[in-house]
Amino acid sequence: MITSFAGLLKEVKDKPKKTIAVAMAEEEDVLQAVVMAHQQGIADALLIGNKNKIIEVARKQDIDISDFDIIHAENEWHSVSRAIQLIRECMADTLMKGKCATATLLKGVLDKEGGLRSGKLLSHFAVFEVPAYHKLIMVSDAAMNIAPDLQAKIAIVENAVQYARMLGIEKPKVAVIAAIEKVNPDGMPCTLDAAMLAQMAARGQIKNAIIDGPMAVDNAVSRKSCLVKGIESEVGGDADILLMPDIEAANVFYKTLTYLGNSKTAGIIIGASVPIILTSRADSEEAKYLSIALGTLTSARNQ
Ligand code: COD
Repeated sequence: MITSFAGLLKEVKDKPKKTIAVAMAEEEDVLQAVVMAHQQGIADALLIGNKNKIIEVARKQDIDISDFDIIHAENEWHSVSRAIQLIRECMADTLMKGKCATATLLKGVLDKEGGLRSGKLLSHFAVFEVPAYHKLIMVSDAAMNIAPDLQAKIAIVENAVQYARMLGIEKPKVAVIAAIEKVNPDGMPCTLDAAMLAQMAARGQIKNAIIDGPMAVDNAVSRKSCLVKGIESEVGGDADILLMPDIEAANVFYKTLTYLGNSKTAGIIIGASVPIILTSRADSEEAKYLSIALGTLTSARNQ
């Protein structure tokens, strides 16, 4: 079971190297992260984008990209569609967002004819190493599904459980997060969804996971908080996955951990035919590198 990013990096380095198709690769941090992944034996990369700009960015920052093929694309949309095409042709194992807008990348991925749909719901999966917590903690969905209904939450949980299992957590503990630990049908409908998800897991309708909820974040990550509130739960204080009620809560939590919680993070979109390495432009080079490691480790062609 992987309990830290050091463990994740060790695991991925022991696997065969993967190839990343970088859409619109003309961005400094992305190039740095890809070079680091290459030097560490994790991944090779195909750099898709404006060839002159890619070379110019690398030259200005003294980044050695001589080991990578550059595939010229005229504009943002061509970069995205060419990168996706390379994956469809099995020339690359994962897709990575470069300088292109998230919306453009997702539009390409969701394209019915030429995209990377698998028939499942796509969702964002973030992994955090938080100094105050005893293991990695996973959060969904901070970047794709805006206001998931119960059906979408089931799919988001199933996606997250599948990927947590790829990190060696056989039966992940999922806390369905709300503001309180009691069901409030009138004012807080997400507490109803949480109770239903917990019951669905208890009855085997959602498999391979122990789910409890509603839970406030403190119940999910602190045993003491459960004791104080009289909550008896296998998940309480030991959650692997936090399912957030919506994108607002998830994104606020994500940014708070990153900027104020001294956490390391990696993020990918899951549910497509390959994992998609998707970090925001402001994320650190380290976050991009760790996201590459997560994306390549969980790439299906690695299994
Ligand atoms: N999984 C699978 N298919 C999907 C998904 C999904 N999560 N979302 C949409 N689709 C399919 C639909 O079934 C449909 O066939 C097609 O894609 C278009 O659906 P729309 O019209 O609902 O989708 P869009 O293009 O309006 O929006 C999809 C986005 C992912 C762009 C949208 O949900 C979005 O903007 N999400 C938030 C992204 C964001 O702002 N993140 C910021 C935090 S970093």
